[in-house]
Amino acid sequence: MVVNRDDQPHILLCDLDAFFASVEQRDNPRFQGKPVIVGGDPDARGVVSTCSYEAREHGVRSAMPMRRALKLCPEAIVLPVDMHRYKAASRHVLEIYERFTPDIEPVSIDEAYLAVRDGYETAKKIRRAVREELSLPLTIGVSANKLLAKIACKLAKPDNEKDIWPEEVPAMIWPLPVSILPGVGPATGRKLRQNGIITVGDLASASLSALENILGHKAALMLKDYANGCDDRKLVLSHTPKTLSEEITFPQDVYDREYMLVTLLELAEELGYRLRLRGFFARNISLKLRFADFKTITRTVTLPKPTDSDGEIFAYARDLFIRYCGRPPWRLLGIRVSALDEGSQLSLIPDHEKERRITQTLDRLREKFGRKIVFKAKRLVQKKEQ
Ligand code: TTP
Ligand code: MG
Repeated sequence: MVVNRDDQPHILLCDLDAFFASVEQRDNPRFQGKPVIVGGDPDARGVVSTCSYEAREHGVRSAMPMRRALKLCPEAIVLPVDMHRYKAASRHVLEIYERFTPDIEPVSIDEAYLAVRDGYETAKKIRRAVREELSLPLTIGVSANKLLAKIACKLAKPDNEKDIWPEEVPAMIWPLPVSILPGVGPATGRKLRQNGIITVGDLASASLSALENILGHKAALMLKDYANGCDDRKLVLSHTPKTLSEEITFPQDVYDREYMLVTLLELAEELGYRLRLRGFFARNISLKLRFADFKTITRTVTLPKPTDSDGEIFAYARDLFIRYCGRPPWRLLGIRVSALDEGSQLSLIPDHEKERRITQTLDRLREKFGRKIVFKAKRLVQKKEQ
């Protein structure tokens, strides 16, 4: 592992693998290990949005006409785009990133740059969390800048992490074709090749004036820098989270109301912790509940004043549970906090009587079940899924 030099953060480029297709394979186990293509209708001149790596082995690619894709891979399973599910997965992944750093630049539905300490170690932890909580493959490139993080990610795909550091550029990047660099699309690649510039190393050793003649001043400067592994683009940190959530799918259906409440408490504690970590206060609290027949409900309450307290989150979530819990058994329980404010001090004024009642309930539940029962249950689920 490379230790931070000059105390600069490391940059991660996190990019989910075959994103839409991976969500489909995850949710339909019979599609796993098979060529899956997600995209428009072949009879209506649809194009491929993406495809699983199994389909890529047949030459299928994003943006290819679906008809051509099916000629290359007739046995492929073709599915329509279901953006709603992909967006939900994307939001959850972003939330996982937020646990590791506030410095996030989302680039697309499945791609984001993160600035972190200890890039390689953090990359491993993020990949583990995404695999355990979402069962989705993710690749992370790690480096000192955006350019090298992006290239590391491309080279590592799929389902892996890789770091590349500036001193490794001559050995690792120079032998690669120029198309590995961002900004070198088919047209630029062709122009460069026509002038005998095939590899990144050729680009690095070409004179600036020669490159200017081929590409113009601006592109020549940028690509010359890129060829040497230099990139001073900063992260655009426009991102602030809109919601945070925690949920658990039980390994077995649950019949015991009190077990549900102690689980709710631990979810509330985790959310309270995550709110306080980022200095946020939540105005809305939602309860998510799934019943044995898979019916799922979400119920939301708006608080009179925003909170970051575990006890208050628990109290409101518990009230929702008591109102809407219906009949057991339950399969899934979750809490989401939203309408997040930064820096409200209002909730620091305690409501003593309420706090006291909550604490009594909590203590009784803890006595009955012990602490960290949820996280034990979570680990059980994860083991089952692996
Ligand atoms: P990408 O990250 O470019 O592709 P990918 O995640 O499918 O595969 P990988 O990263 O492993 O190479 O795009 C993310 C999603 O965006 C992709 O799953 C589908 C969608 N998309 C389109 O709808 N049309 C396109 O042309 C591209 C490139 C992507
Ligand atoms: Mg991707």
